[in-house]
Amino acid sequence: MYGLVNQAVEDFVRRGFGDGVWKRIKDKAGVDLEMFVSMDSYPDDVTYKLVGAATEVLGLDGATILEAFGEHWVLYTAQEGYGQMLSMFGSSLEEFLVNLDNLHSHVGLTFPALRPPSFQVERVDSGQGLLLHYRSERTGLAPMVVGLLRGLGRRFSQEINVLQVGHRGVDDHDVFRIDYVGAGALPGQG
Ligand code: 1MF
Repeated sequence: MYGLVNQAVEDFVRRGFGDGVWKRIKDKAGVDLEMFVSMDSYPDDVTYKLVGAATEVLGLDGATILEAFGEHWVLYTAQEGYGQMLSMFGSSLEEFLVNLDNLHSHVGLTFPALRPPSFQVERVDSGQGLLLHYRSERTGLAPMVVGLLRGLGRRFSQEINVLQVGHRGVDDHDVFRIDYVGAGALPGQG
């Protein structure tokens, strides 16, 4: 994955747990790079090893870390020069999700090593909720998608509940149910 992802992992750990913890995680992962270059493409293995080492050092399970990291990714990219790009692809949660494949196509035009996942949105219960279908070349990242959705909820001030309702391996692909909560619910539910 592009170095931007590993930079976001580093930022997440250092802000949350400090520089010393980051050094221990990097050591345990066997990553002896001094820093990541955002535009360089790294083997996925680097990211998976960092997450694996973080589970040991932090004593948290992988799903918990991936979820927290997904939430951080939305904030991090907005701060690291991608805020304008994110704004171009939607001003509400639903609009952004509908446009997410377009966002990845846009990034992929400039950075051809991108291997983007694909997201498909389905409105259910006359607009009270959404089903999000997630397909990826990569495995094991479904918890990160839960976090990404929570981060987007915060970005758009939309209170949501997220539940994974379909599981790759059991089902054809991962599916997430998103429910709007309270006064922030979208119009259209009657
Ligand atoms: O293949 C890749 O390198 C890759 C990197 C990041 C593929 C996808 C992504 C983004 N994606 C990460 C989870 C991937 C899970 C999977 O592969 O199954 C998160 C997608 C996403 C979901 C919900 C909300 C927001 C999301 O991301 C927004 C986004 C997506 C891509 C970028 C930034 C924000 C991006 C921008 C520049 C990139 C790479 C990704 O490359 C750079 C970086 C710096 C300088 C030049 C190029």
